[in-house]
Amino acid sequence: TAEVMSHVTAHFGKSLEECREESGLTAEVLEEFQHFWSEDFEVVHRELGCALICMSNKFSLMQDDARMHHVNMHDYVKSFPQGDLLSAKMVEMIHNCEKQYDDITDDCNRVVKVAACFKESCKKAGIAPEVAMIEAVMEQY
Ligand code: BOM
Repeated sequence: TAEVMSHVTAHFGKSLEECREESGLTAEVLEEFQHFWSEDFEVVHRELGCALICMSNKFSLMQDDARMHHVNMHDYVKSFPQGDLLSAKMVEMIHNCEKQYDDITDDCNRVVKVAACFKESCKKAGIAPEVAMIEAVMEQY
């Protein structure tokens, strides 16, 4: 659900600042992670892919090949309020996107394509959160 996704995003997004330097993702491109979900934000920058790899590694959500760690992602999502409503669906949606872009060899470029696909899938499924929903739960993390 969008409510659960807002919690996951609020928590995951806290790691962005730790990853800015090594990823090269500037505040001009993405000032705050919750804007990832904004209609106006285009998920296209290679630096965002690099940042997502760095952020995911803070929570052991990726394997060494920069693909999702299925078990850890499932457990991570499940750890949020009503997370069990989203955990299996989210793993499936991300994996479906990974399969579509498996031929891209550059990890940062591939991950940003997977992330854009994931955002679109969430919108279609009606589980993309509003930025305001994320801001409302930010202080809990
Ligand atoms: O093969 C790459 C797998 C990782 C993709 C991560 C997609 C996440 C897109 C960014 C949106 C984040 C929202 C919530 C946290 C997800 C971990």
